[in-house]
Amino acid sequence: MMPAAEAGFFHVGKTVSCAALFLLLAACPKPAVAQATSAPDADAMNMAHMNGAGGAAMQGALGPYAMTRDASGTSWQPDSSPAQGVSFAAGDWDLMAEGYINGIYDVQGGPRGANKTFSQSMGMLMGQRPVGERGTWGLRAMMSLDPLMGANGYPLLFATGETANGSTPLVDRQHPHDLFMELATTYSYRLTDKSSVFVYGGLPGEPALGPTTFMHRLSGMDNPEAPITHHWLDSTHITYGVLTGGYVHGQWKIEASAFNGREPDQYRSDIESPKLDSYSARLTYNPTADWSLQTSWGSLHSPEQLTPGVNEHRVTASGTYNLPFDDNNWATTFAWGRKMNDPGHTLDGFLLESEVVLHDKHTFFARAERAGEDELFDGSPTLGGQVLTVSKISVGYIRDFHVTGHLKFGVGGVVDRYAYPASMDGAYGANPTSGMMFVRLKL
Ligand SMILES: [Cu+2]
Repeated sequence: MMPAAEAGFFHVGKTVSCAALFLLLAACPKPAVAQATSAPDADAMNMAHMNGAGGAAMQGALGPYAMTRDASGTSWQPDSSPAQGVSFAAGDWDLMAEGYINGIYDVQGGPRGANKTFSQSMGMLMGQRPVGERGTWGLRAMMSLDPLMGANGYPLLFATGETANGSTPLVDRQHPHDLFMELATTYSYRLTDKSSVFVYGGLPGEPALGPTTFMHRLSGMDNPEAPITHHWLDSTHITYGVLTGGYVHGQWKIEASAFNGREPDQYRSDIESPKLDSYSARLTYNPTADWSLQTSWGSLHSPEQLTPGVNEHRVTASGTYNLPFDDNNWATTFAWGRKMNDPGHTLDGFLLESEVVLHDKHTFFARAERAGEDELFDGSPTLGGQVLTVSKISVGYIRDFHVTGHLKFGVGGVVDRYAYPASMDGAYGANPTSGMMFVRLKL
C-alpha cells in the first residue's frame, strides 16, 4: 500500500503555518480538490459514495477503510459521510481541521425556563501519518471555548447531569464542555488489506461507548442545543483517562475500553488526573456505505461527583443512515440508551434526529427525544425520586453564506416543544415553548 500522503490527497505545503488556528485556516487559499491518482486497497474500501475533498484514497485512522468513516473518538459513521473541515498535507502528515463558533440567544419557556446569551464553540485538529509499511499513527486535539459561558452552562429544559459548583446538580441546564475536549493518539497496524488492530489513548478522550457524540454526528451537529438524552448516550465523550484496543475486519469493528467513569468536574479549564476504573465494549457494523450501526455496553464507576455512591451500567444501540444526493447530504440517527443506576432506577432514553444540507447553504434539522428522568425534582416531597417520562421535539433551520473558500457565516433558529405528565405542569407550566436564535462561523 502506498503511503497515504502520496495517494492523491492534495498537498498544500505552505498551509502548515495555518494549522494552529482555525480562524487562520479559514483564510487559507482553497486547495484544489485532487483526483485520486491511485486507489490502494480499493477493493477493501467501498468507493461507491466517496465524495468530499481529499477523502478518496485516504485510509482511516484505525484500519484499511475509507477515512470518511472515522468520527469522534474511535466511533464510526457511514462511509458516505461528506468530509468535514479543511484537509491538507504537511510532510508525511495528513491533517484536517474543523470547527465552529456559535453566538446564541437562548430562551427557555415556562416557570423553570430562563434566557441567556452565550457562545459555544469547538475547534479540532487531526493528523495522521504512515509508520513503516503497515502502521498508521494519529494525533487529535479538540478544544472548546465553552468555559467562557460560565460554570452553570446554559438554560435547557429537562437537561440534567454534572455540576456548576460542586454542591448542586445542574437541572434544566446544559453543562459547558471542557476547554480540552480531546487530546488523543491512535496507532493502528494493518494485518491484511481488510483487517487491523488498533490502540487509542486520550487525556481527555472518548471511550468505546455510545454513538458518535452529538457535536460530530452529521444528523445533529448543526443544532446548537445539546440533546437532553446526552447522559443516556454519549456523555462519556470527555473522559479524563481512556485506553481503547480494538480489531477491524472489513465492515466490522470490535473494541473495548478502560476509562475514568467520573464525569468532568466543575473546573472546565484544567486537565484532571486520569483513572481507569470503568469499562466498556462496542461492536460496530457498517453494512453499506450509507449505514453505520453500533451497540455498546459500559460499566461506569461513580460517574456523578454529587452522588459518588451510585455506579451506572449503560447499554446503547444506534443506527445512522446517510444519503448524499447531488451536492446535498441527508443524515439521520436513531439511538437508544439505557442507564441502570446502581443503586437506583433503570432509565431509558430515545433519540431520533435528522439533518439535511442543501447546496451547502440551507440546513434543515429536527430532533425528537424521550427520556425517563429522575433528577428533575430532587428533594421534592411529591415528585422527588419518581421516574417521569419527558418528550421533546426540536425543529430548526440555518442559512449559510460563504465568507471565504472554507468559512461559512450562518444565521439560524430552533424551536422546541415538550410533552410530560400533567403532574409536572405546576413546575414547568402547561405548554412551554423554547428556542434559540444564533449566528455562527463554521469551517
Ligand atoms: Cu458533553
